[in-house]
Amino acid sequence: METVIIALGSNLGNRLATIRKAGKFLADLSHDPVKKASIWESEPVGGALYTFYNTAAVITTSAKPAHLLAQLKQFEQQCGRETNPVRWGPRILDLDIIGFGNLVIEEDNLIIPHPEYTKRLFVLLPMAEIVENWVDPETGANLAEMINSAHESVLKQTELVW
Ligand code: PH2
Ligand code: MG
Ligand code: MG
Repeated sequence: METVIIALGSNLGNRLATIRKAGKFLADLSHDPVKKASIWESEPVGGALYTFYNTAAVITTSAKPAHLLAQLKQFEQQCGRETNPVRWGPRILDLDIIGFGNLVIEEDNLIIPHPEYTKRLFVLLPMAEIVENWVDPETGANLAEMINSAHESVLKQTELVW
C-alpha cells in the first residue's frame, strides 16, 4: 500500500461540483479515508485562462503508478475534459499525481514527483494542510523550503467543503 498525493484543479464549468465529484471518485479509489485540503481560489499561472479552484488530496492504494494514472485520466475524460485541448487551455478537471510514496519515476508519460509542483503555490499550499511532513524524495526539500522559493501567485483559501 502506498500513500499518494494528488493535486486537483478546475477552471471551467461548475468547478465546485466537479471537485466534489472527484472527491467521491477518490474515496472509491482509496483504501483509507481520503485526506482533503481546502479549496483554494487561484489565479491562473502560465498560459492558462480563468480562475482555478485548486486543492489536494491524499489517498492510499495498492495500484501501480501507471495504472493509477490511467484511472485518473479516464475520470478526467468522464467529467467532460477534452482529450486534445491546447496546452494549459481551460480544463474541467485536472488530476495530477504529485508524489507516490517515495518513488522517483522518469518515464515518457509519467514523471513522479510531478516535474513542476515544486514552484507552484497552488499545489504547495494545499499540500501543506494535509502532508506537513512531506519531503521531496528526489531533492530532499521540505514543503517550507519549496514554499519559500515558489513563484509568486495570487491565491486565497476558501471555506468550501468538498
Ligand atoms: N494548472 C496548470 C497551469 N496553470 N494555474 C493555476 N492557478 N492552477 C492550476 O491548476 C494550473 C495553473 C496546468 O496544469
Ligand atoms: Mg494533468
Ligand atoms: Mg496540471
